[in-house]
Amino acid sequence: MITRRRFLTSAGALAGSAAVLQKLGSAQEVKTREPNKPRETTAAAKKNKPLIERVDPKPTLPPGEAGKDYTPVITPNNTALPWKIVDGVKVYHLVAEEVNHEFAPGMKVKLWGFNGHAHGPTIEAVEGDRVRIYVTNNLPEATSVHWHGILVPNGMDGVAGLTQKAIQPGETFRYEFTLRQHGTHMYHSHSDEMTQMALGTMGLFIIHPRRPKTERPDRDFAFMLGEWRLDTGTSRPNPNEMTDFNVFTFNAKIFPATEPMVAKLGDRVRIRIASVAAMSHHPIHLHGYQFRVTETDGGQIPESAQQVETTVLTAIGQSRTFDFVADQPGDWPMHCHMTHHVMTQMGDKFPNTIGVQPGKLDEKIRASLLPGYMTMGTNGMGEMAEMHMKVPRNSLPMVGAPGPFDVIDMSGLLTLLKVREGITNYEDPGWYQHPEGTVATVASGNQLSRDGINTKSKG
Ligand SMILES: [Cu+2]
Repeated sequence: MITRRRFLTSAGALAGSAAVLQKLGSAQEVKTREPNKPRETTAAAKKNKPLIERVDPKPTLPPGEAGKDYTPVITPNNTALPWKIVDGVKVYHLVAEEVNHEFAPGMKVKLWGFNGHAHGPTIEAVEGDRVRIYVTNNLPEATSVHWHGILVPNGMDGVAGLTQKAIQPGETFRYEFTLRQHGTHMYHSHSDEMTQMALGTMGLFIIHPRRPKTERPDRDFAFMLGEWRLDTGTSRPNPNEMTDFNVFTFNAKIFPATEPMVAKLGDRVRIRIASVAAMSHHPIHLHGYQFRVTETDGGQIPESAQQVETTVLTAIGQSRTFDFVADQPGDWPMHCHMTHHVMTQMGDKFPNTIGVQPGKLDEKIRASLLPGYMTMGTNGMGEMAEMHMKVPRNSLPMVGAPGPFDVIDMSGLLTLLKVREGITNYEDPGWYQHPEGTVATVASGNQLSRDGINTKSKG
């Protein structure tokens, strides 16, 4: 306990590193800013309280029960990892393996994940649970699993080479620890991360509070954000890509393959967003609602400090959770607000043809170079959604899916929240039927003249 505190104390840690640097003879090169200067000796620092109050040591409690201790989380397009109880311990088994996956119909890929899913199934438990997680490696190379954001003994941290031996192909390792916190967390491979994580070896790890400070949600949805480089016509994401990703996913699905979140009018809804993607931070925006950001990776935020938002930025390595009451019926989009993250492939290397008058260009190219050629995107990219254009094998049109009024010209990081009055189950209820007079429509001549609206350019 004392040793643990010593490492948690910033002053103690700084004093320790200064001593190491002195031994190395480079202490003069270190510029210590005044506010961070160690004020006490290491011995005195032992008395310092950790900056974050640790709940350690905390006893293992009887296994938390679904329904009694928590409302199970829903992972759209994925599932929960099953567990059994052995002598009061929740026992799970992850199998890292290659997985045949579909980002959306028409785009089949080979990923690396767990238990037949990519990303892996959601691990769900309750604060105070003792968990034992077996990890079998059926990948062609060594792996390990890191419990991202979870407070564990150092040797359970899952960093191949640093805190454990790598799990060789065919081997099964055992991880075991008591959950001393709650919150939305993750697990991911921590061995050849560039390859393994680019191919999907990650999942959600949700820990419910033993004694929640807020009301329990009726609907609790969890999403893992993903980004991939999938060159058109190929079926394996490219792990060598560093910056230029072209497929963006909620729980490894692209709209319209993303299962909608369905809620009854008046339900208390919780949405958890987590990411250990490679490169991009995602501002996730929900239409129709204001919500309270209720949790960070550190667990519940005191009510007085919760911010009311309509967009929540989830950085890489972070989770953000927000709550609201579903009091507005309708089909409400939830999407990343980085506009290139709601489209798929092809857009990134596309010439800018907006405003171009192709004239006889298409005819000439068709005759001499490419028989099927057509200049696209001259009036914007939305038209692509309607063209049913031919796309290379195993790829999708850049944007688009049929909607109730027209084509929805978004793709990628988009899903829907469907709030309905009077539904008796949470099956997809189809498109929202709007009450009469509540849909934006073309303005009539009478309306324009009544309100003195001149539609000629104001320029
Ligand atoms: Cu994004």
